[in-house]
Parts: sequence; C-alpha cells; structure tokens
Amino acid sequence: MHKIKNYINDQFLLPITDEWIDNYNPSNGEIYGQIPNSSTEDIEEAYKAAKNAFPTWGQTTIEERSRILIKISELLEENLQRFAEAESKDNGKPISLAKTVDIPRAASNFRFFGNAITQFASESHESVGQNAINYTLRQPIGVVGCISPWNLPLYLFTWKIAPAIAAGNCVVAKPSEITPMTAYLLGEICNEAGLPKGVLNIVHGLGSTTGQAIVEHPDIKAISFTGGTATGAHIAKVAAPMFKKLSLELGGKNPNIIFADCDYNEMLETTVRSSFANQGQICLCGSRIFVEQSIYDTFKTDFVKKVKALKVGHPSDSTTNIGALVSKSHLEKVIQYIEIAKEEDGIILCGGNEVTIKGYENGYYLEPTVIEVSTDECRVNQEEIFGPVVTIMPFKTEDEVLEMANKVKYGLSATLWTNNLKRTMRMSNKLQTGIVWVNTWMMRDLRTPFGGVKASGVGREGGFEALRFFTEAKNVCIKY
Ligand code: TXE
Repeated sequence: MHKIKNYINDQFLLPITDEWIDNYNPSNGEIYGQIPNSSTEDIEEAYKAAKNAFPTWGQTTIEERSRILIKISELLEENLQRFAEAESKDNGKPISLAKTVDIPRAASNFRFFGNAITQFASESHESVGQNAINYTLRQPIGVVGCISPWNLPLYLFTWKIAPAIAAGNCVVAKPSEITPMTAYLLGEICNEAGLPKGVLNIVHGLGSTTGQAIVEHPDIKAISFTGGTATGAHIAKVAAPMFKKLSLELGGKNPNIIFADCDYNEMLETTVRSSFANQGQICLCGSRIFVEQSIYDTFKTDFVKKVKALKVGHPSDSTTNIGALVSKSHLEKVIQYIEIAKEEDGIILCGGNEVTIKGYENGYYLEPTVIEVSTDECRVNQEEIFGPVVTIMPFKTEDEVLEMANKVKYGLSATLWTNNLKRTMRMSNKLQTGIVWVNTWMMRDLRTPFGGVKASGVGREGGFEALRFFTEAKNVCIKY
C-alpha cells in the first residue's frame, strides 16, 4: 500500500509518532493508501525548517522568487496528466474536470503570483507643509500557515501557498486529509523547480490534530484557511488570543437568480454547470435557483430534462459528467438533506437516489437532484448541502427575490441572469455577497478580490489582496 510522506525541509519524512490514516478512493470505496497523521512534533519540525529558511527567502530578490514560482507553474503544466489522474482518483471528480480546471488553475496560481509580485507596489505620502514624507514598507510576515479543503484540492492549496511564498514568507501547509495526493506530488515539483529548502513544508494529517497544531503554534503568525464555516469559527477562536492574522474562506449557499429577459439558452447551459460542477462540491455553486414566475414552468421542464441527461459515471471515463462524491460520510450527509427535503414537503423533480456503477459498486455516486420548494425558509434552502442538490422556486418581483437571496446566513457569491442594465446595477449593489456574476458563473480573473461576507468568511484572497494579507504594512515617516 502506498504511504505518502510529509515534505519538510525538502525531504520526504515519516511522521514522528508513526500514526497513519487510511486514504479512500471515492470511485470504488477502497482504501488505496495511507497518509501521516502528523503530530505537534511534526509541525514543530516544519516550523523550524520554515523559520530557518525565512531570513534568506524573505531577502531573496523579487525576480528570483518570481522565476521559481513560474518554474513551478511550468512543471505543473508538464505533469498535467499525472496530477489530473491523482486528483481524480483522490477526490472522485471527473478526470476531464481535473485536466481542464483543477490542475491548469493550480499552475495559473503560481504563474499569476509569480508575475503579480513583480508589480506589487507600496504607497508614499508627502506631508505637505510639514517637511516630511511617509512611505509604506510591505514586509513578509515570517512563517505562515495554509490549510485547505478537499473539494478543489490542489487548486485551493496553491491559491494560498503561491501568494504566501511570492511575498517572501515561509509556509507550513496542510491539505485536507481526504485529498492529500496532489499536495504530496507538489513537493517533488518544488524540489525540481529549485525552491530553497524549508520555504514550503507540507504536512499531512487530521484537522483536529495536525491542523489544530498549526493554528495553535504561537509563532505561526498568520493562517489562511478554506473550509467549513464551523471549522472557521473554531480556528478564529483559537487564533484570536494570539492576535494572528486570519483569512477565512468558508461555506456558501449562493442564489442563482433568473429573470425572464435573460439569454435563455446560455442561462440554461450555465445553470446546469453552476448547479452540478464537481458534483456540486464547490463553495460557489448556485444551489438556490430563483426563477421569474413567467418562465418558471418552461425553465423547470427544460432544466430537469437537461439534468436527467447528465451521466453519472466513473471519474476516469471521459464521458462522465458527475463523478463520485468525496467520501462516504459526505454522501450520507447529502442523502440526509434529500430526506429532510421530503419531510419539508419539497418535491423531488429528479434524482434523489444513489447510483450503482457496474464494477465500482461501493463508490459514492448520487444522481443530480432538483428539489422544488415552496418556501425559501426550509432547511434545504438555508443550509449548505455541498453536493449535487439544488432547490428551485419561482419569484414575482425584484424586491421579493432580493429579500430571499439575502435571507441566509452565508454571503459568498450570487449569479444574476438578466439583460436589464439598471436592474443589474441595482441588484449588484444590494446583494449581500462578496462576488456577483452577471450572465456568467465562476468566470475568474485572478486579479479580483475573492471572498465572502457574513458566515462565508472574512478577508479577501486574489490579486494584491492576497499579497496584502501575506505582508505587514509598516509606515516610515521621515522629516527633512
Ligand atoms: O471541512 P473542514 P469538512 C463545507 C461543506 C462541508 C463542510 C464540512 O459544507 O460539508 O464544510 O467539510 C482542516 N484546526 N466546506 O468537514 O473540516 C481539515 O483537515 C485546523 C466548504 O471536510 O472545514 C481540512 O484541511 N484545521 C468548503 C480543512 O480544515 C482544521 C470546502 C477543511 O476541512 C481543523 C470544504 C482544526 N480544528 C467544505 N479541523 C469551501 N469553502 O469551499 C479541520 N481542519
């Protein structure tokens, strides 16, 4: 059985306490490897390596840091097939998605931040009449922690690591214990790209042990976390007394608002994707679909027809649209929500059942599910399900849909389908989310601020926002 190791100080190391966790293949339910369940001692080793590397890396020229990041990006692209296969096997996502989205975007993260750091500038302020000038230094923080989830494993892992090291920090990073494989492979790439030892340390293990040890470490001064809202709240509580810098990207329950004046066919195609891409396991998925009354029945018929045509299949099959859910416990959670919907008088328009794939009978497959709800206040419309399940309901007026869109605890993203410019502007102003997509979904420009409001988190990633997070601003005031 393949055992992966921690990557510390440019070496692949066994966990000090020799504790291991099984790693499952979601497509067949079988254990196919083991990963370290790293302890506080392993985190201490990783911290020491990062601490030792920092004085040099923090002073390495921006050109050199940039060159290494871009080299990592190139190596990821060269290894696309290997990484995509590993991601698909570990997570259950269709290989086609890993090849076109996850791994290319992970490579883009390194390329983007390798370039962005060369353009990152600070400000100066002349204090007119006081013979003084102020300028702002943007200094790396030191050793920082990056903790990422299982849904977009390498993509979100690198979304944190790339800006952290571009800005001159050294990193102790932990991928999700459910999907550790591509993070493990990344260590090899960093070595080949010539990243100095200790700049990036990748430690595997459970959240409650390894993750907790990173957050509790008094000298890891900033934590960038993506994951569940409850975990985010817990991390905030642990980190607050130590005054750590925190960036928390948490859950979402995003509205997809469809007006009758939209480009219907484009909306329909994209709505299938925004509902079920990655088995609905993306924090940005539009899981609450609100449709203007006049086109509701037409939409319902057309949407359900398209959803029924999606192929649930083995992730390695290039014709698969919906692969396996990430884990047995997650599958059970999603199924439980389908039961809750039935108890709440939701109407299952399609899906709702587990799927058995011949030859992979123990895999975690579920039909894409559309639930018609009569009130936006039901649990399936309020709580994050994070699976291939969407709700749909009609609305009559802009004010009504705006109120329903905002009446959840989350505030990550919203999608709006309309060709009315004034309505676009009005609604974009009033939607309580960090991101609004109009006539598109998940179109990403890495320069833009990314993050949510309310229970979807604090802080913004992306572009210079990420570089600001991973640096401390210091004002220098010189009187002359
Ligand atoms: O995430 P966790 P889980 C949502 C989704 C899902 C729910 C729970 O609704 O059903 O969260 O998922 C690490 N200290 N999202 O339980 O536990 C953990 O090891 C430090 C939305 O799988 O939050 C992993 O590396 N770290 C989300 C990471 O946190 C801790 C994506 C995320 O795991 C820790 C995933 C601790 N005490 C789930 N406990 C999104 N926003 O995209 C856990 N971890």
